[in-house]
Amino acid sequence: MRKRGSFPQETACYSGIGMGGATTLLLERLNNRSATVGVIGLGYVGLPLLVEFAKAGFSAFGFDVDGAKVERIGRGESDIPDVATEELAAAVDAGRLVATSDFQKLAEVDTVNICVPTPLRKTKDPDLSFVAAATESVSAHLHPGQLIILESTTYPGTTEEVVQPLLERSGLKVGQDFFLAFSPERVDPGNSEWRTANIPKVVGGVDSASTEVAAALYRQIVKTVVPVSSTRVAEMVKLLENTFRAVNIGLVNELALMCRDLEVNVWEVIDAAKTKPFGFMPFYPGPGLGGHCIPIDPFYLSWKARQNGFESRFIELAGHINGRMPRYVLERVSDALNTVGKPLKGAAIHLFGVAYKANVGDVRESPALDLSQLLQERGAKLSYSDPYVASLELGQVHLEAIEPSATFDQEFDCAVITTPHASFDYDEIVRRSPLIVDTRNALRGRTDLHIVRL
Ligand code: SAJ
Repeated sequence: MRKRGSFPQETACYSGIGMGGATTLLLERLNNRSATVGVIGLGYVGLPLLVEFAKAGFSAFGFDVDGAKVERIGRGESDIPDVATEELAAAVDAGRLVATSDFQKLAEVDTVNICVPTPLRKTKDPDLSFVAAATESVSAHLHPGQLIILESTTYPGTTEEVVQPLLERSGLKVGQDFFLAFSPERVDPGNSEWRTANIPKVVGGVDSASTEVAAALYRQIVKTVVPVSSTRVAEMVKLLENTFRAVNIGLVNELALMCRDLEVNVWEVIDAAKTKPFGFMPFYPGPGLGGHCIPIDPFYLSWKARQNGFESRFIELAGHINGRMPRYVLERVSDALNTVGKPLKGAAIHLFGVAYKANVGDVRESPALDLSQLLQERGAKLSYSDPYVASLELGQVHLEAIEPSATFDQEFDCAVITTPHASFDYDEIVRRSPLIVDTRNALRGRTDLHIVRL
């Protein structure tokens, strides 16, 4: 009878067979899916990954420090919108997926994917405390033949300079006793087209055997695996991807400021430029840069570059421009109110959308929060609608979302479209708002005089 919270098969014994033997044995267990896999961190990256492993037939242990989350997952309840509860429940009921906060069970797994947050400290320095804590748990139960893969977005060198030494405190040595690799997570929350199983997976090991076994693990669940020559290359790939976005968003935000002075419609310019069938990719101005990736990841890269005496000016400049956009939107709101003879102080401002991007409920680093803070500081009275965000804490102020049906029961002087959720009724917003500052071109094509665009 299987003990609750464990799997029937015995943990493989990799001792005394050398790295070549361990590679062969692990490859066999991965390819015939008899391996037991582990994922640490059951958030928007780790939980989809865990479910994919279970669906592929592996026995899959999910590890998380959040006991309530572990309990929910153990009941087959998903708290991640991209993971269908039915799928999770099926994996749990089939005895293929076990969630636990008992990190001792790491001794029972052949592979471990570390999918924990890598935020920035207030000083804009990398915060690797979650990675270190997870790695220390792995190190305490590390056994010969285990494959450890870091997925958390981080600067080039983290795997070899931070993770490897912590793992080798166990007395085991990478390349001799265990495998170690890095593979950037590329999950795009809310994207129904690109999901864990069909997003190409880049992977780089500390040595070729680590790359080989890590690629073999991912090939069981991902359509396209892209092996690269080292962990540093794999770490840098993700930072290039997201720095590319941050810098290009900074470029179009600066263009928006230029176009205003030149009296050119920046949205029309971008729409026309994107007709170029090659060599161009559209980005759009907005109220600022939100989310837990794009505003954060580039500063992991610039921090590391600075450690090597290199000043990454593009990243810093983009951060400055993107960081100034909430203040620019404030100026546009103030100017718009002036055109109708109203001061910002005491004006009632209603925000449409506070999440960091359309059709999600995540407010982390959302520019709408910065804008709200600025508006409050100038004495504006704030309200908001957002179908995904029920309430907001703005400093000492608690705001509840106004139901869409009740939005126009209240009087307000100016609406600001901060997040262009698809579910908003834009015809009604245009019809019933006295003044609108549209920061996302959500009202594209409308020429009503009471609409002001970035
Ligand atoms: N933004 C603009 N203008 C743009 C694009 C985005 O102002 O042209 C703003 C958004 O409103 C948001 C922020 O930038 O506030 C970030 O937007 P994002 O579209 O980059 O979305 P994220 O933060 O969810 O980024 C994720 C990233 N995925 C991973 O890191 C695995 C990113 O690499 C993806 O490209 C992005 O999703 C995506 O394409 O949706």
